[in-house]
Amino acid sequence: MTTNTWWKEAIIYQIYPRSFKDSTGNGIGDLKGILEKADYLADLGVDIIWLCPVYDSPNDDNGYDIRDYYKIHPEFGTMEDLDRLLEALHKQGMRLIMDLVVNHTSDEHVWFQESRKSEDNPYRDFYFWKKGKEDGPPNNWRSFFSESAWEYDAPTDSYYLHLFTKKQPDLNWENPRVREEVCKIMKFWLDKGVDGFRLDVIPLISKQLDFADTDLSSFTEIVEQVYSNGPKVHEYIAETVEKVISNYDVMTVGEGPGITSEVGLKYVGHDRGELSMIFHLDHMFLGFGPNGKYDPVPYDLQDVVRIFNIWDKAMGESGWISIFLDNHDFIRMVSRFGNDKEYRVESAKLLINLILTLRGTPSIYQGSEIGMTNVWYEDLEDFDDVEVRNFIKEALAAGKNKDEILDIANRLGRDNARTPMQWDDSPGAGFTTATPWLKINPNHRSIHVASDQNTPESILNYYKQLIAFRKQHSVFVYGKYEPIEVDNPNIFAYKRVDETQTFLIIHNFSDDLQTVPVGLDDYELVMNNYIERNESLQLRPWESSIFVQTPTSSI
Ligand code: ISL
Repeated sequence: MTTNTWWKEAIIYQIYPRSFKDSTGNGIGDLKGILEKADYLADLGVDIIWLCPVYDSPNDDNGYDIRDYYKIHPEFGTMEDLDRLLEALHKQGMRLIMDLVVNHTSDEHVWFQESRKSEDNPYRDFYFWKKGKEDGPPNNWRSFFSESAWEYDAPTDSYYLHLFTKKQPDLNWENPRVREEVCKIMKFWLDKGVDGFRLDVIPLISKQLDFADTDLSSFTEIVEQVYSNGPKVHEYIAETVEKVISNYDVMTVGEGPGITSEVGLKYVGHDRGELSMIFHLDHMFLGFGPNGKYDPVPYDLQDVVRIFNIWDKAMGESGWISIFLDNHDFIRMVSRFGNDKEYRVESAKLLINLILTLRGTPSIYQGSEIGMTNVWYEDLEDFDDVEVRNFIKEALAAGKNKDEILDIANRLGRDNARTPMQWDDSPGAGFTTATPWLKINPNHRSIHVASDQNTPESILNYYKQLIAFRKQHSVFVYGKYEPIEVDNPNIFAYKRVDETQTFLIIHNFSDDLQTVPVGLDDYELVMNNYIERNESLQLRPWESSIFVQTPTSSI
C-alpha cells in the first residue's frame, strides 16, 4: 500500500552553499546569502532545501570532511545564521534538510586526533587501523578518489582506512560509542528543528571486516559488492531510526553509491522503516569504465531509460526513491543528457519535465532552473576539486598527454557543477563582489537568473509553471508509472496513471525531428516545452510533451 506523506509530494532543491550567494564579499557563498534568496526559492515553488555540509571543516573535500558536527564553518556564518535561515524557510512553508556525513570524519576531528596517538587511546577504535603487509597497505582497496584506501601513519606504525581522501578517515560503526555519537549528532540537529538529513554514502557504514583483497576489476562492482551493503548496514541504520529519527516527523534520503535495484527495498521498503528514500546512482555511474569515472565508456539514452524502468519496478508500491539527473558530484544535466549549445533551452526544459513526471521525489540542483552548463578550463591549475586533482596527479605521473588530461578533466570533473550561481551579468555574476573561490562560467553574461526572470518563455519560468502543474495533479506523485516501449532510440515515453487521470509523456532526446508511433486518439496536449504548440507526434528537437487522456480528464 502506498502511504501518502509530505516528503513524497515535495520537491527538493539542493544548495551547494559555497557557490550559491556570497553576502560578505569574500568570494565564498554563505548562509546569509541563502537567506537573502529565500523569496526566490519560495517563488520557484520548491519545498525542501537540501543544504550541502556547512559544518566546521578543513575543506579537503569541501565540507564532506567534518571537523566539528556542532559548529558552523565560520566562512559560512554562525549557528545564529543557520537558525535564522531555518526560521525563514519554515515561515515560507519550506523545510530544511542537513547533509550529514557520518561514514567518515575529517582527520582533524578530535576523535581522529586522539585515535592516531596510540594503540591504547580510548578513541583508537573509532576508526579502522591495520598493520601493513610487506611494506605496503593491508589490502588492495582503492579509494573513490584514485589513491589507495589506506594511509600509513607513523606514530603507531599502522595504516588507517579512508574510502575517500586521506583526510577523510572512515568511522568504525562496529564500535557502539561511534553509533552513540552519531545518534547524539542527529538528535542535536533535529532538536534544533531541521526536517531531516541527506545521509552521505550511507551504504558504506558497515565494512567487510576480513578486509580481504578484492579481485574484482570494475570499480562499480567493487563499490556494489565490497564497499557498500556491508553485513550490518541495516542494523546500524535501524538503530539510528529507533533511537532518534522515529521520534520526529522528518525525512531521510540516503545517498546510495552501490545500492542496486536488487537491494534497494532493504533500505527504503515502507515495511522496514529505515530510510524515507534514496538517491540511487545507477544512472549517474553510467559511463564509468573499469577504473571508474575517469576511465569513461560510452552509453546512450536507452541505458538511462532501462535504469529508470528497472528502479520503478523494483520499488513498486513498497518503496520510494528520489528522481534527479545531476548534483554537486556530477556534470551539469543539460551538458550530460541534453544539448547545451543549440538546444540548451529546449533540452533544459525537457529534463525538468522528465524529473517532475517520473515517479519519486524530484530533486533539483541549484542553477538547473536557468540551464547552467558545464564550464571549460584552459589550465590544469584552474581545477579545485580533490577528486579531479587526484585524477590529474595520477594521470600526469603515468605520463599521459596534457591535452588529453585537460579534456577528460573538463568533461567529467565535479567543478562543472560547482561554479558559482549565475544571478546576473555583472563580473561576479551577482554571486560575489570579490574574486570567487572557483572561476565563474563565462557564459554568465548571457545565462543568468535576472534575464530568465524577465523573459516569459525562459527556462526559469517553465520550471515554475511545471512545478505548479505537477502540484495540481497528485497522479504525478502517487499514480502508477507505465513505461511505453517505442521503437526509436531517441525517445523516452511513459504514462502516469491513477483512478481519475492518465497522462502520456513523451520526450525527444535528439537534435532531429522524430515521429513517435503511439496512438493519440483520445489524448490532448497539456504541456509542452516549445512556445508554439504541437498537438502531433512529430516531435521537434528536444521536444517534450505531456498529453492527458480526455474522457477522464479533469482539466
Ligand atoms: O563524486 C562521485 C563521482 O564523481 C561519486 O563517486 C561520489 O564520490 C560518491 O557518490 C560519494 O559522494 C559523497 O561522498 C563524498 C563526497 O566527496 C561527495 O561530494 C558526496 O556527495 C565523500 O564524502
